[in-house]
Amino acid sequence: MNIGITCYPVPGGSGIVATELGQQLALRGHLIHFVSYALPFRLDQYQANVFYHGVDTTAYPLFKFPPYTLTLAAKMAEVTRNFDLDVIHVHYAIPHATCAYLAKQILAEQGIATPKVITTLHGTDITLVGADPSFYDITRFSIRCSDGITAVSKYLADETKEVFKIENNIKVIHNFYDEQRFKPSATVCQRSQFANDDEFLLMHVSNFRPVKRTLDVINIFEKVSAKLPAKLLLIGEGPDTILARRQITKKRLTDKVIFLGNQNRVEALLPCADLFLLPSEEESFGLAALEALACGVPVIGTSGTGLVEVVNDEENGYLLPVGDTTLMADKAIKLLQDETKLKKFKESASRLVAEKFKAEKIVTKYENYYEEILGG
Ligand code: GMT
Repeated sequence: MNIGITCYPVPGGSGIVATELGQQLALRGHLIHFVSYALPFRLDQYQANVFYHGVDTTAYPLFKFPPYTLTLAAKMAEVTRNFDLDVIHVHYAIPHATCAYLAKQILAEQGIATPKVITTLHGTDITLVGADPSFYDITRFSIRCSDGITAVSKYLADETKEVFKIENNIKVIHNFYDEQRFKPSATVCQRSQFANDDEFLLMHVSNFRPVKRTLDVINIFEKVSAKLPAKLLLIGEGPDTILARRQITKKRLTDKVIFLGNQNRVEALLPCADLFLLPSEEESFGLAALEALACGVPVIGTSGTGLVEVVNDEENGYLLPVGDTTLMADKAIKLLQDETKLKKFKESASRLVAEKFKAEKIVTKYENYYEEILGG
């Protein structure tokens, strides 16, 4: 198939899923055309069957806001015309689903065969941004006009139906990981760079948006490190990075916390960790948690979110109420102190996710879904 993929090229779950899906599909012989304003994060090496089409925005004195949405729609139409796309697969509804709809209208008006538009909903496009009154109608319209809709968890599919009152079928296709890269192996990372042998290493990876509750990560770590020798490795950056740094200084934790900023190859760092913290307010799935588990690292996350589809509570992690950092720290301390239990949790971490979320299995689901939508 000739497949167009549009995503946000910056670090974030939706862009990572889109990029890795494209790479996996290219390995299967499909021709993949990424259309975005920059080369997607993690698309850092040349790969056969993968092409990139950059979208420009034109500055003009009348434009207070550069109309990226329009140039993206025009580029989607152009790439479809030039490369005969069968499918345009957009990741994150806003504004990508709207642009794909517009691209189809342009092509139809030109008498050119239109591609099928598949929209994958990732999370905050539904739970935060899309539900905002200023975006609600256009988001609902664009989702409903897609030829196919997927959501990264049942939690998100249910949320979409409830928030947007739509009856369209939403196919649940979970996030996935590449088992060649994400695996538990103490040898891939140099743990001694971050912690001594007698210290526990806790880790958090995110784009430091308020929804990730990074300050909770620091509160949990403060309680853990008061009881046990421990270090905290923070990976990623975003709006709450400054707040997090301030909090760390205020709590006098500076020599116990290491900030690495954005990292392309988290699989080289995750296996060093003893515990992964993801105390998010909202999490439609939790790709960061999946990648940690795949590397054999138990997760402390939040209940009532899509993490329930990823973490097996009491088997490879704990899911606890949002904001209850005392309970989270308590569970973390007890787990880290119990060597047998920690070993068992680490073993179940990779074993349980391998049954459900390996790339091979999930990418086939997307392939089958494309065929179903094309056939229908
Ligand atoms: O919120 C983020 O951290 C990024 C966001 C995105 O859309 O880029 O991630 C969402 O998509 C991921 C991939 O499908 C999911 O695993 C994350 O759970 C989801 N984030 C939230 O729902 C907050």
